[in-house]
Amino acid sequence: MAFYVSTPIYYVNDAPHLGHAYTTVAGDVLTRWHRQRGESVWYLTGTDEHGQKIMRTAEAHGVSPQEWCDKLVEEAWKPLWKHLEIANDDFIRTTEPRHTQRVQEFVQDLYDKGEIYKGSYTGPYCVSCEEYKVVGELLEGELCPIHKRPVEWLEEDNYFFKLSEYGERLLEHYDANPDFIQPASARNEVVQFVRQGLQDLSISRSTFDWGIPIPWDPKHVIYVWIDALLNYATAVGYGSDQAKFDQTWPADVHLVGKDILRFHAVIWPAMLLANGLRLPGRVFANGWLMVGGEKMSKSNLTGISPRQLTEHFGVDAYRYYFLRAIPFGQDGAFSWEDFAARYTSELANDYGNLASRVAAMVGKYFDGALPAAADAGPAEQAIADGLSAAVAAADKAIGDNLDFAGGLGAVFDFVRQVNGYLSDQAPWKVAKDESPQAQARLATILYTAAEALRGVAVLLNPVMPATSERLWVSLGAEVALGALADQRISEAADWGRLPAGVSVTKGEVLFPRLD
Ligand code: ME8
Repeated sequence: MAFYVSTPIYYVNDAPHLGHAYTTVAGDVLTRWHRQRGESVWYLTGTDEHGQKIMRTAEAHGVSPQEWCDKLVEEAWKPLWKHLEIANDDFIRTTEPRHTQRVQEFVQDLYDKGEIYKGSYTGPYCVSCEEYKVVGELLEGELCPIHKRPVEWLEEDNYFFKLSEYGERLLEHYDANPDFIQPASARNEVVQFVRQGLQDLSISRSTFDWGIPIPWDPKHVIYVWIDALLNYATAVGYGSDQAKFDQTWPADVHLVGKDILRFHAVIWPAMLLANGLRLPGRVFANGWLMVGGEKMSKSNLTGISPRQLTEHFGVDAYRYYFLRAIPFGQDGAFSWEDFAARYTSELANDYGNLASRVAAMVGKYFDGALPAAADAGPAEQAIADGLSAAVAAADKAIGDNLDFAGGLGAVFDFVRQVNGYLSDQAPWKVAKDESPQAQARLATILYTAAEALRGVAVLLNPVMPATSERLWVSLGAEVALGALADQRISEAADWGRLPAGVSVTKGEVLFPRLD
């Protein structure tokens, strides 16, 4: 069975900003981590291309919605994920026939089972959310609480899904599966919401046509959220490739921003229950990146492009920063100052300098051939133990709990431990003594530091793959141990894997000084 992780499929009304990249990078780190555990993994992302929001954007630009989507996907979204080293296994677009046909079949099935009926609805609608709002939640009686923009009053004949009949079963599922919704704050919010009672859900629109037609009544298109949620099934072979579906379904983790939690934790599981499909393992809601106290968003024109930051800090530091600085699940603010401070102290000084000092000393004192640890003692044992502890802590935090900040914290505590070890042992002083005892000590210290770095390269590979690769090559590990991607997390703590005698070279600086 594959460990299957999804991101939301993003609206292509505009180019991606830091918020979208935040979720996508998190999923990439999680899936790279599981690949490096040796598991089979499926990482899915994609784009949500139907609905009024996209249609209006395309109209405003004087092109058809399909042209607009094609352009944005090819020129903005896919290139950004490539730039950020996102290793997704598939990219689904909701305008692809592999999706649209299966969505129609799914909805037809629900209709045939009596889960869908015709009715009419009036209510305030937010086009930015693509969601009917409840009157009580509007700000000043007319603004969407998320987008702070006026809602529109819609009145139309719609098809409805009998969502109201699923409340009890959903609550039972949340009860029996305490980890189904994470973090706990998100779970509590959903449980409270469902306890208040669910209303049936309007699942069709008849006032515009940019969507997938309702198969039995093509004057209506399927509500964009029903269409969108089904991507998680259509992309892995639902209704088309049973073998692949069996291999992959259900998702282990749906990563979503907290703004779209209810769709994923209430509507989506109800749709699956209605059609007899298994429910996902976990829905994890990440917090918002904030700007001036508000959610960063395209509609509020506060979106910052990730490239503005990667140009300055590099891609690896970018991947690291947001996951390290903001506890996953909580809101966080971005600031250039904080990013620059962490870059300099954690990445350039603690990590980068350690790697370059060790390589330089092996070069200077041993002509670049890694010496054996001739007289390892308690100080070296403490480093080996520190690595074991870091591996165990990071594996649990990142691999199991999606606690990226905690896991990275554990790895960087170990990096600082190794720095402390070098300061205490002061190999540059030991080197001045040419006695065999002193030379054996020097060899031991440098072996220990290099071997510690081997472990760090493996642990940081899912987060900062290009930097880990450079370190891996500089340690001579590529030649001795093979590709970094094939190193298992569990082996990272096997002390002594890096054989003495490998050729250590001083590669490029891992994190150059900022301008
Ligand atoms: O909602 N902070 O698409 P979307 C953190 N198409 N994450 C943020 C963020 C911010 N400021 N802004 C956006 C949709 N995100 C639907 C999803 S899924 C079946 C359909 C991230 O383009 C976060 O993951 O509005 C959020 O859920 C997602 O982008 C919304 O992207």
